[in-house]
Amino acid sequence: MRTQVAIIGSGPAGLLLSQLLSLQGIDSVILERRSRAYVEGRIRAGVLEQGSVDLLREAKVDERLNREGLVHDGFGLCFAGRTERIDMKKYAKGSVVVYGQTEITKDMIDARLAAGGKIFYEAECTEIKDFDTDNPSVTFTHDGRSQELKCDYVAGCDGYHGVARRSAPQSVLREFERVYPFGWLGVLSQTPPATEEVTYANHERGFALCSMRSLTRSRYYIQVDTDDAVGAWSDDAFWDELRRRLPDNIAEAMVTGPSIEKSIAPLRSFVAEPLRFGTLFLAGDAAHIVPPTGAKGLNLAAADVRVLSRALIARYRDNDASLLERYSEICLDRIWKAERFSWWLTTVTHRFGADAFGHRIQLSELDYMTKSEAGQTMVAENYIGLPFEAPFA
Ligand code: RFL
Ligand code: PHB
Repeated sequence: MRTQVAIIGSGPAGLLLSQLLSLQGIDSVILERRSRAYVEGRIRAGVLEQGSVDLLREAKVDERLNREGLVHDGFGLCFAGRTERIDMKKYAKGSVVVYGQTEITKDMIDARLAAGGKIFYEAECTEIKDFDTDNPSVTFTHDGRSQELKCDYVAGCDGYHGVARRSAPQSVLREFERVYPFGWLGVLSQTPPATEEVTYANHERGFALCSMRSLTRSRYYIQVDTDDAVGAWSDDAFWDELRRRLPDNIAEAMVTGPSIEKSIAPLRSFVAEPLRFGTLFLAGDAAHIVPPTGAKGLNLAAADVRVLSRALIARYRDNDASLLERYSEICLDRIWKAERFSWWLTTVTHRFGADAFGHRIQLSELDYMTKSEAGQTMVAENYIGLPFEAPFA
């Protein structure tokens, strides 16, 4: 089998790349280790930057997003028993759109398959060969037998645990990591959201977050210990703990109900450098992880794909490989800024042990950041997503 771009992984990065390339007549094949139902069922991110929305529009997968996405011009920060609002419209002239990653994934899979796109599910890539040449290939197992996909380029969109980053030469690859001593316990429930906007809470008992998927479906998170078992958290225990960590007016307004989904995710910051190894490119979680505070994970994956798709299009249309050569450098600049913001928001909102001094510093920083014009501008412009440099704007 042969294609122009072999894409490993049918998460948001792989699907969006395939869709954007296909609109320019560039052929790709997606290889996905899991089943379609599994990929479509994963509950993950929910907040889209305007730049990600624009890219989904360019990819012509925005029809349902336009109808069902909730546009938010601000978000809440609770601390010391009160709630402050970051006005994104005022301080950064922008907004975000609340629309679940699950829905984006479904929309993109539908669009790819409707256009005759090739996605192999339950096709696990085991090896990437010859990516130091112009004739790389990917070995994968499908229907119980080993097969080979030859191509011009390989896009490693296979997430943090994928094969692409592991294939990179260890002499060149550098990895930067911070593991946080806590995780997030998330609950999805068919209840109206407690807050109109996404609201992050710093509390002495630990961090809490009120989010939503629609006007009738809520998504909440609380900070828990890394070794907590999800089974040890009954719905009632979750709702009780969440209420304790929120200001009274929000806790009292909250409508609770049975959880539809409940899971614990560890928190980590991670960046791999570089993102290009000959004809192999890393994009999305394969290259970097952010803690979910600030909702940058999915948006960073879309940002990589914005750059990679344009670079591949320039290569095929104009025989210009200069953007492909600069892919790593262009992406890493923005990646590190999103890493910084996610790390910062995590640092000022979570509980790090019984550190009373640290907690006072957090409250002081949150008070400053929500009162000062400069502080509010920093928070707002990072939350809506930093601008892209030409020619990617
Ligand atoms: P994905 O979505 O992980 O997709 C990678 C795909 O590659 C497949 N794969 C392979 N396929 C073939 N062969 C192999 N050898 C393969 N190895 C892996 C996997 O099955 C998978 O389908 O990466 P992508 O496309 O880069 O997208 C990134 C986003 O999904 C991610 O940044 C966010 O979802 C991160 N994230 C969250 N971000 C937020 O902004 N807010 C959140 O609330 C939030 N919650 C989460 C999250 C990530 C989680 N993970 C990865 C554990 C919750 C969780 C549980
Ligand atoms: C979510 O709705 O899942 C969500 C919202 C904001 C975040 C992280 C997750 O920062």
